[in-house]
This record gives sequence, structure tokens and C-alpha cells, in this order.
Amino acid sequence: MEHGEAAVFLRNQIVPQRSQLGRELKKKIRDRSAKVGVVGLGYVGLPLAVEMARKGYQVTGIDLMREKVDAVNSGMSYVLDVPSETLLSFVSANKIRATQSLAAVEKLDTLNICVPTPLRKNKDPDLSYVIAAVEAIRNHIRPGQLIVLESTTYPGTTREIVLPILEESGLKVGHDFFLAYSPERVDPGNQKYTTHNIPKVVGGVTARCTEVAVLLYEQFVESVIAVSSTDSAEMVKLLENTFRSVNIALANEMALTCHSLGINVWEVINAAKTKPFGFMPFYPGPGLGGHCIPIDPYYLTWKARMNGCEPRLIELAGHINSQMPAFTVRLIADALNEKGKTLKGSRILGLGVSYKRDTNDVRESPALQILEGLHGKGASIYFSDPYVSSINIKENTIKSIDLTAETLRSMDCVVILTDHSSVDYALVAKFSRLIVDTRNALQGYSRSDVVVL
Ligand code: SAJ
Repeated sequence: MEHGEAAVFLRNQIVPQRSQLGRELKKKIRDRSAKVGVVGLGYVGLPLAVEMARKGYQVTGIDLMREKVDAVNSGMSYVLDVPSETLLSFVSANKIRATQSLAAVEKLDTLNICVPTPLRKNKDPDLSYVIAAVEAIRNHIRPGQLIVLESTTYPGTTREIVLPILEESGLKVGHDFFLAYSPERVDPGNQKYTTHNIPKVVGGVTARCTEVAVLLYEQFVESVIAVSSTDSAEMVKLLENTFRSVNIALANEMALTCHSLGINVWEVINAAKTKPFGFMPFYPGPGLGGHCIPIDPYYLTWKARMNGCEPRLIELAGHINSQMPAFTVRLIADALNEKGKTLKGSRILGLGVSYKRDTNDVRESPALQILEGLHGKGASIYFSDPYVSSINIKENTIKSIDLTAETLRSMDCVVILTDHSSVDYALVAKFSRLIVDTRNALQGYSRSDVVVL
């Protein structure tokens, strides 16, 4: 047989297999016999693994960190939203197991990639975790698999970066394997919206990729929204979080403006939000923390600039938000000054240090920048946070102290940086000598001398 004929013959043989691949995978997804995998067992990946196990899938979690793999395999959850008893029940039933080895990919039918997408020091996107995971998957990919990237990233990542790497395997997207993007929308600590009831946006490289990916999510997510491409799906998430960054920046700029006019911005916002339409309240704060909002807009602006756009509004919002920690330090200095005191030598308690209320996550928390700034100006800094046991400020590790009348009385200034629900604010209002409240946590507590943002 001529080489060309052989190729046609092989192709003809393969073509029925290829169209069969999609059918077989869909069948396995529907009857739950699909072996599903999650790469990256963090605050996104672990809840996803649990949700798929809950629907009857055999889940393999893959993570580089030995301690995470060991913790999962012993049913010890390190993610607030996943109770250990829930995890243990699925591990004991052999529905979830974790491994460090990406060779496990060979045996899987679907793979969700939930690895970090941080920023580099120069605020450029850092796709090193995604690329490392995808290159490892390429070495173990086989026909009939669905791969979905969930990590927040700029439009074009799946099509321009992930797809070429996977096709180095010789397999063809849409025929031999399926590739899609679906932005993670996990809101850590949110009791009302969790993986199964947060609508899921999905976009595939081809129509068939979208079809297979939508089918997978439909098995364990109440509402699945298909979009026309991976680029659109990537852009959806960036719009969602850039929307927040820009509106938080507006709230922060309103706070700075109200401060200069002697107006209470919290009263203004609370009154404005009585408007039953056309308004959505955002609030000023000591700065922008977390692993999403301070970071995601930079993925968008980087890509926009690479394509000749100038996203000045988005960049300006980031600038305004990044000024809030320094503004807060000045606010504390002015408040002490009114009492005839200086930052230098004052004892200052940071109340709440995680990046937002009712979570233990301190990533990018502005509280750390503020405490570091106070320390740099010679203040003795302390903190109390029911969710965080210790933090590092410069080279010093500081432990959380108990919130007692004595502690409060002993401080020259108590600054509320994160408004955890469980804190006894009546105690704070009663025994603190000076309070700077960046979250309006003491609203309703009769203490007229509180300094607010
Ligand atoms: N913040 C303000 N003022 C506000 C809202 C937030 O200063 O009005 C600050 C927070 O204190 C925090 C930072 O901004 O430091 C981010 O807060 P966030 O409420 O946006 O919480 P995140 O970072 O956990 O954002 C996540 C995002 N979820 C995903 O990316 C999947 C975001 O899309 C959600 O809308 C958000 O949770 C949420 O609504 O809780």
C-alpha cells in the first residue's frame, strides 16, 4: 500500500475511533464511570474534587505539595470550605485519593487544572504553574480525554499557550482530546454560594470541546453557561473581578474625598444604597487583599497593552486601591497626633489581619502592609485575629493576642483592619483609648470619637 493510502487508511480507521471517543467520554461522564482528576488541590481544586466525589465520580487529586497530598489522603482538610469529616468520608469510600504524580493523568478521563496564576514582581502574568502542569499532562495525555483550565488568566491563554503544548503530543484537539476553559468562581467562606450552586461559564476550543465540558459540569453544577470560545470564558472572569476592583477604587476615592470634606462616607454609601435600582454598594477599606481582585485586573491590562489598548481606568483603579494602606497609616498618625502622641513609641493593635472578614487568608492582605508601615515608623505593633494565629512582619513572627479589656486598655490605638463577625466590638468600643475604624465595624456602637476612613 502506498504511504498516502496507508495514511488515508489509518485516518479512516482513526476517524470512526475519533468520533467514538467523544461518545465514549460522554457516556462515562453520564454514568459516572469517568475517572476525573483535579490538578491543584487549593481553595478551588479541593472543593471541586469533593463536589465531583459527592456526585459519585472517582476523583484523583494531583498536587505538587506532599503535605497537601498526605493531608487529603488522611481526610484532613486545610480548606475552610471543606470540612474534614466530609473529605474523610470520600477518602474512606475510595472516592477521593491524592497523589503528587502527574503520571496518574494516563488513567483519567477528565482533568480540571486549578493551579495558581499569580503576578511576577513587575506585575506581569506568571503562568509558570499552568505551563508546568500542562507540560506534565502533555507527557501523559491520551486519546479521549477532556482537559479544562480553571485558573484565572488573560484571554488567549488556553488557545495560545495550553493548546500548542498539548498538541505537541501529536493528538489533535476536538478529535483526539477535548480542551475548554471554565473560570473558577469560588468565594472562600461563602456559606450560601458553593461549587454546586455557583453558575459555571464554559468555553471550548471547538464546539465539541464545549459540548463535552458543559456535560461534565452539568453533572454537579446547577447552572452551566456555554460561551463561544475559551477567550470569551477567560474574559468573563476578568470582567467580573475588574468590575469589583474599579468599583472598590471608586468607593476608596469617595472616602478620600469625603474625608477632605468632613463627610462620613459610610453614611453616604448606606443612604445611597437605599436606591432600589441602578446602584450597587461598594465600600472603602484599608486596601485590596486576596488572591483575585488585586491580581486579576493586571492579567487583563497586560493583555490589552500587548494588543495596543490603553486600559487607563483599570490601571488607575489599581493605583487608587494601592494607595489605601499608606493613607490608613497617615490616618492613624493623625489620630495619635490629636492625642499628643507620635507613631514612634506608640503601642498599636491591628484588629483583624486577614484580607477580608471571616476568612483566615492573609494573602495580599493590606493589614500586613499597614502593620509593616507602622513598625517602620517606630510603633510597637500587635494584632488580634480569631482566624489567624501568627503573621510575619519584616523578619519578625508575631502571634495573635487575645482581645481582652486589659489588652485594649494597654494600647495607644486600636485599628480595625478586618471586620470579622465574631469579634466583641462592644468590648472594643468600651475599653479602647483610641480607635481607627477602616471598616465601619463600630457603626451602631455609641462611641463618638472613633476615627473612620
Ligand atoms: N473590598 C473592599 N470594598 C468592597 C469589597 C471588597 O475594600 O466593597 C476588599 C476586601 O476587603 C478584600 C478585597 O477587596 O480585601 C477583595 O474582596 P472581595 O470581596 O472581592 O473578595 P475576594 O477577593 O475573595 O473575591 C472573591 C472573588 N471570587 C472569585 O474570583 C471567584 C470575587 O469574584 C467575588 O465577587 C468575591 O469573592 C465576593 O463577592 O466575595
